Amino acid sequence: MSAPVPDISIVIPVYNEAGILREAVTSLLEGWAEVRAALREPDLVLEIILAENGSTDRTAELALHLAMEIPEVTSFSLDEPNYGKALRHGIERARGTYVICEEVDLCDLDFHRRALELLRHGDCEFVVGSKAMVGAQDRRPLVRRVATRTMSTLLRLALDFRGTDTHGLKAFRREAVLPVVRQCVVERDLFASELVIRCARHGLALIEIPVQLEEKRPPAINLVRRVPRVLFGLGKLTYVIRLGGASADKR
Ligand SMILES: Nc1nc2c(ncn2[C@@H]2O[C@H](COP(=O)(O)OP(=O)(O)O)[C@@H](O)[C@H]2O)c(=O)[nH]1
Ligand SMILES: [Mg+2]
Repeated sequence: MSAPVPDISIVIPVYNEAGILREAVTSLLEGWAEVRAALREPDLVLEIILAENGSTDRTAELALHLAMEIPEVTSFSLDEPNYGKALRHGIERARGTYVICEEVDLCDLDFHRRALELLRHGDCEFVVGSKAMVGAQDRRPLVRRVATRTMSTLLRLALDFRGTDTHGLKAFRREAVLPVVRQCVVERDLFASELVIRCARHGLALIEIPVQLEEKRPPAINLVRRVPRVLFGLGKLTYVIRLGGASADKR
């Protein structure tokens, strides 16, 4: 018998996460019983897509094992470490009516429930989980909280982005967002920002909701090493949206 078409796809980019991957995926699946109950939809079908690339530990092998063991889980591996590329491929493989973009160190079921309530009521087509808006609680170290705000300020100055966060948790109606995903050209850290900004510029109904953020572990790549890559990505993003991407947006 073929697998049922999922209602919800949860895409999780994973990189060198062998230490927490199994526990994160199994507790996510267990926790979803409560999300179904809160949404009063006991039959909602879920798929979890593990989008791995470039790990040097056992993450790829473990993801494959989880996919063989657990019917809701699928996985794929690409070559080099590249967050944006993994997320993009994951979204393109998703089959659910709604897609949730997660992070293995977060798996925020409260965000899933609140975002799906908004999407299913037709209040919006895209929900961004903001770490920086009023009502959010961000328990990460100060330097990373400042980095999130600096990034939003740079995106505002460069691209007139009016939101408070682009990186991290997101949920959207797949059919509405997929054409925009296909227009995105920036990979790595800035893909998520490009997606949110392009969706806003397209006029998709986008809502930010505050999240309470507590990571299960610090990130694998430290902030200082990420800065040059992020600045390069920001330059490219500004160029493609202001010059190359603006006309494509209106097509
Ligand atoms: N596939 C893939 N996933 C990544 C990469 N870098 C980070 N991730 C995943 O993206 C999510 C967030 O990464 P994290 O290191 O916590 O960075 P943060 O978002 O700045 O907190 C986690 O699920 C990571 O495993 C990468 O190069 N490739
Ligand atoms: Mg993290």
